[in-house]
Amino acid sequence: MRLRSIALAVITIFAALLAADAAWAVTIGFAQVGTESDWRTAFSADMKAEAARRGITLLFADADNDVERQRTQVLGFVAAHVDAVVLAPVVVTGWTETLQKVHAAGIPVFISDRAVDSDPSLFVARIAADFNLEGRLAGAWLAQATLGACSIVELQGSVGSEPTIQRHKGFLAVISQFPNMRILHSVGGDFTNDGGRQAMEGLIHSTDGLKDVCAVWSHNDNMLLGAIAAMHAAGLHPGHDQLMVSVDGVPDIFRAMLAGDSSMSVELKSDIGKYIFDVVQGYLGGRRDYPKWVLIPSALHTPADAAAVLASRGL
Ligand code: GYE
Repeated sequence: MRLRSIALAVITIFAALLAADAAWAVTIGFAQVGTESDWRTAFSADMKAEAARRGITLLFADADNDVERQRTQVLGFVAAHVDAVVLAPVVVTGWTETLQKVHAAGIPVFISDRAVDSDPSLFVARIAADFNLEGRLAGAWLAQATLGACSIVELQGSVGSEPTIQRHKGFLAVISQFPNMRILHSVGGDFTNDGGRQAMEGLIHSTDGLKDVCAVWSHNDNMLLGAIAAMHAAGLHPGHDQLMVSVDGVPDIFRAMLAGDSSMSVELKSDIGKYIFDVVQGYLGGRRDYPKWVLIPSALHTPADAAAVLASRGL
């Protein structure tokens, strides 16, 4: 019996050393979109903190929203002989040749946050939320809040990015079921505060002070926060005369809810480093049963729970 327990102890220690060694020795290249929004900043901080917690050497590359630069950065990870690449792609298209080169170098690729339209055989898995569902949730909330009658202006995110494409599609799929709901105007704001502010300044001008506009639907919180600033500057009353709907659930949108300026936000989790690195390290450790899409859940928030959310996060 004694021999058996000694053998068990040795095996346990050996396995722990192997696991520690695998975590300690891992170098991962992370190709990030940029710094365009509070959500992106939080996601980057979470990835760096989680990597440090796990003893992962993280090579971090910021593409500053430039897909050409991002493709070069990914190939730079190949030259650095990383153990894995995590890619949050600026846009959906134009990734096949780059991913084929990474694949040819025998380096596994994991798509995070956004999406690519390349063959799924070129990456192990995508760890991301369902942006189309986020659009549907926003559309359904607005339909319920307006009893299916609302003329809407839309602030669109970065052109060609998966969240812009899918949030628009999901929102439209729901409101098109209501004859008295329509998008009057769609304007790009590139997911930034300034972009949302400038887009709203133009809309205020072209709609004679948002006359007949019942709601503002924004593909992320930062553009809506910029739009709120523009509406205040024009003497308008966001959250009162227009319902204000967006996605991300960043701290400042909950503060805007408490100020009466924002009506609803679909939260996109930013602390997803643990999910991403679980998949990467599991794969490097031999697991091969991951689904192509590891889905991150989205939750809907309104002023009713804004204070509780901020308090629960020590904000
Ligand atoms: O909603 C926005 C960021 O890729 C889903 O990108 C993400 C989006 C997010 O700029 O704040």
